[in-house]
Amino acid sequence: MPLAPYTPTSTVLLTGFEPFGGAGLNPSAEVAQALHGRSLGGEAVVAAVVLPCAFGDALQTLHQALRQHRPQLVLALGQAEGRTDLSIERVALNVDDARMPDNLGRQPVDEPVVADGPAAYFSTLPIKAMVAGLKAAAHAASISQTAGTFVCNHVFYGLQHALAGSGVRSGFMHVPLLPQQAAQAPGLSLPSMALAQQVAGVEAALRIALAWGDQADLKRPGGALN
Ligand code: PCA
Repeated sequence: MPLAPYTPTSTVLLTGFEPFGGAGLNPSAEVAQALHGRSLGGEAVVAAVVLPCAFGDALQTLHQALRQHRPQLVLALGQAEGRTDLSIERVALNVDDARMPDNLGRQPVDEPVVADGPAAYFSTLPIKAMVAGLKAAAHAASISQTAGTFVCNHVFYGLQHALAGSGVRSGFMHVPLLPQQAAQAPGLSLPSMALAQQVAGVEAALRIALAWGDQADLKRPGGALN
């Protein structure tokens, strides 16, 4: 259900997810809430919204937030176990294929996020400029070529679909586990990043994207061999 056209406000919408898979924490919600109300320079202020980790319901909450805030920029965040850095996602796929049930027990397999929607949407954030700017400021960041097929990709696709043609830049970033989460599985040596570092990195990413305006993205390598 595309929401365009609308006149954006100065709000920057930042979403995170509630914990899932039996975890007590989700860094994406912690980061979003830590940045709620943060001024990003000029008139831009962050509004944080925590989404349920559930197919369908997450998009309903997101759509409500888009209608309420009419943001000028949107970044959705999610937790990605195993990731070592701030991973800016390149592409959202029109498929739900859940390896485990979501928080409401739903487990769609090979279903479209949006019936008759395009196969994929690219992020409309300046993803290369964001990675370059983050690295220049000593934040660990990279482009990720897949956001998976669980609720994060579902929200990413629904976000891009809702804002298609609006001129409002939007996209998705996966963040690593927090150190206390990684410590709960000592045998697995899972990578993690401290909350303060995640918060600083996400704030920097938002500032870079805002400052970039509607210029074309940088063209520099950020791909993967496989
Ligand atoms: N990560 C999951 C869903 C919610 C979250 O934070 C994912 O990557 O799909």
